[in-house]
Amino acid sequence: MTVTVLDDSAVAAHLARIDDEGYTIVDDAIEPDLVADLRETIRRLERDLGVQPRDTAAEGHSTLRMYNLLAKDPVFQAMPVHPNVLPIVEGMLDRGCLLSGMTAIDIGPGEDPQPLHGDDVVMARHLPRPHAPMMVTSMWALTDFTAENGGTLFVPGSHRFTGEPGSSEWIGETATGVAGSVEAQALEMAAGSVMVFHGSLWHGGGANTTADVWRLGVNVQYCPGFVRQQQNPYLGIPASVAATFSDRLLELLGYRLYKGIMGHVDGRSPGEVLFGDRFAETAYRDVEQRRNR
Ligand SMILES: O=C(O)CCC(=O)C(=O)O
Repeated sequence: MTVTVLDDSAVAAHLARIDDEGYTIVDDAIEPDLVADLRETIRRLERDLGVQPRDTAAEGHSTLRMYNLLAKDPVFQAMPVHPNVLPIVEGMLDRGCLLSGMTAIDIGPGEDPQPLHGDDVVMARHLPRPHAPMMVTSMWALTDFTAENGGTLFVPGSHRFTGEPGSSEWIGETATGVAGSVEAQALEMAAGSVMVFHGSLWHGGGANTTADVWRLGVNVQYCPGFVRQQQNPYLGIPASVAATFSDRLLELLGYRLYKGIMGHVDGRSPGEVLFGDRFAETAYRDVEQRRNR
């Protein structure tokens, strides 16, 4: 298998598709060895940590979920900075974007469909739809995704809709997979492919109607640098572990200031507080220059 190389024109084509339809799929985005490592690590952690379904409508009754992956194994460090995904995210947000969270989602046989939702729905009261993405989700397939095993259900173009699915923000029209007059469709993609989508796109995990096939994906989610991250990395990842991360990964976690202002600790970047000169940055210096970046 040949792994995709994302050049500028490919990034532009993916961005145009997201603008139009709310999503894109990067086929063969991830090196097969990395896919296998990630899959084996997640399945090992599920066993070692005794992960059980969390039993909520949003998280599922036959689904194993793990959060805070960067604290659990070094293999996950390759995901947020992957060169076949991150440039698309940066094109939608900017280089100051943050990693909002990473979640392994292993959908088991018998799982019901997750209620359709937009990932940036928490902004609904403050930000009338449609709006710029307040989250960008990349869904990595670590096993093949099919309509039968829980391939994500999504409604193309719904990032432009003025409402959320259903009458309440979290109750979607999941029974038939139909949202208004627009059909929801199941995401079918091979292991190693990645779907990148706008945070307002209506979507949800699909039903797993198979007898014995688990569907494993990882949501790697990003938000603008001025938005609160969904998973808190400052408390979730011990400083001794974060110290081993690359500069770019630490930037994505928020150890630098956004536009030279947001996130400072007594006038210094969180990175400088924890790691000293490596992240020396003083709030409000060069603000004009950074604001235009
Ligand atoms: O597992 C999936 O396919 C989607 C999961 C999802 O949308 C979520 O948990 O918010």
